[in-house]
Amino acid sequence: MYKQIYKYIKKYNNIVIARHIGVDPDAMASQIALRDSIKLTFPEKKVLAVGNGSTKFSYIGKLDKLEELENALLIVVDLPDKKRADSIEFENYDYVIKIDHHPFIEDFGGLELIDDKASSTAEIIMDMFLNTKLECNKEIAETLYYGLVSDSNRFLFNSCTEKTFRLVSQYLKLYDMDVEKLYRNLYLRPLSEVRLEGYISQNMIVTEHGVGYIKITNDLIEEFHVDSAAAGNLINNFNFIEGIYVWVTITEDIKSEVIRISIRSRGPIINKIAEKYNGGGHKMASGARVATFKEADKLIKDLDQNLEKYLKNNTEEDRYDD
Ligand SMILES: [Mn+2]
Repeated sequence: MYKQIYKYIKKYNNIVIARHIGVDPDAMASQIALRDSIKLTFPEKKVLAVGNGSTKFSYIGKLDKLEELENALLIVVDLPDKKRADSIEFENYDYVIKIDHHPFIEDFGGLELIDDKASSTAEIIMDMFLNTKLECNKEIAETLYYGLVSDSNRFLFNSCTEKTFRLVSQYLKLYDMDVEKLYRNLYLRPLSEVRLEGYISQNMIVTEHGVGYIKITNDLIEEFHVDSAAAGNLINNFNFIEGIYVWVTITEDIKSEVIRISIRSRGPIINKIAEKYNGGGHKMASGARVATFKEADKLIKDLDQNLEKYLKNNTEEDRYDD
C-alpha cells in the first residue's frame, strides 16, 4: 500500500492534503509533515495542507490557503468519514487517498490506508516514510512526534504498541530530536486554562454508575477567558479518577452554535453511543455535537446505562480499580 501511495504522489503535480474539522495535533502534524516531505522529495510539485487552523497549535507549522488546483490528488489524513472533512469538496479532485487510524466508517473511493492499531496517523506516516522514497528530515520528524505523542497522550494509551516504540526509537536515532523542546511546546499552557481545570475538578458531577461530566457554558468560557476548544482539550487531564470510568466535557460553542462533547473511557466502548449524537471516534475516546444541553443530558444517560451494563458484565478483577 505504501508503494501505491508513493506512485500516486509521484504521478500528480498538484496535491491537497486535508483532515477532519476541529483540528488536533495529530491531524495537523500529519498533513504538515506529509506536505513538507512531498515538497522535499519533489520540489517542483504544488502541495497544500488545508483546513482551519488554531493559534494554539501554531508551533506545529503553517497551513496553506485552499486553492482550486487542476487535476489534483487529494490525500485525507486522520479522517474516517467524509462529512467531518474540513474545507474540501471531494468531487473537486481526480483521485483520493485516505490515511487513517480510526475504525473504518466509509470508503472514500480511492486508496484506503487504514491501520486502527496505530497510535496515531503520525505513526502510520512515520512508517510510510521509512518504507518509501519519501524524504524526511529533523524538522519533519519533530512534527510527526508532536502528532504521535499528542494522540497517545504521551504514550499512556494501549494504542502504543511495540511498533510505536520501535518507530520512535528509529526516528530518535535518525533525526536526533530535541524531545524536551517538543514537550515544552506541547504542554505549555495559559494560566486561564489551569484555572478552568480547577473549576472542572471542583464541579464535576458524577452519575450513579460513574460517568463524570461537566457543563461548560458560554458564560463560564467568558469568565475564565478561555476559548471553547480549550475546555474540550482538558478532558485528558481527568484520567485515572477512582470510581469514574467515563468522563465527559460538554462545551457550549456560541460561534458555531453547537454544543461540543468530548468523551473518554477506561472501560466501556463509547464510540457507538457518540455516533448516535452526531459524532464518533475511537472506542475509548470520542466526540459528539448536539444542539441543546437537553440532548447532552440524554447522552449522559445513555453513557450511564451503558456503563452499568459494562460493570455488570465485567468482574472486579477485570476492572482498573474498586
Ligand atoms: Mn488521530
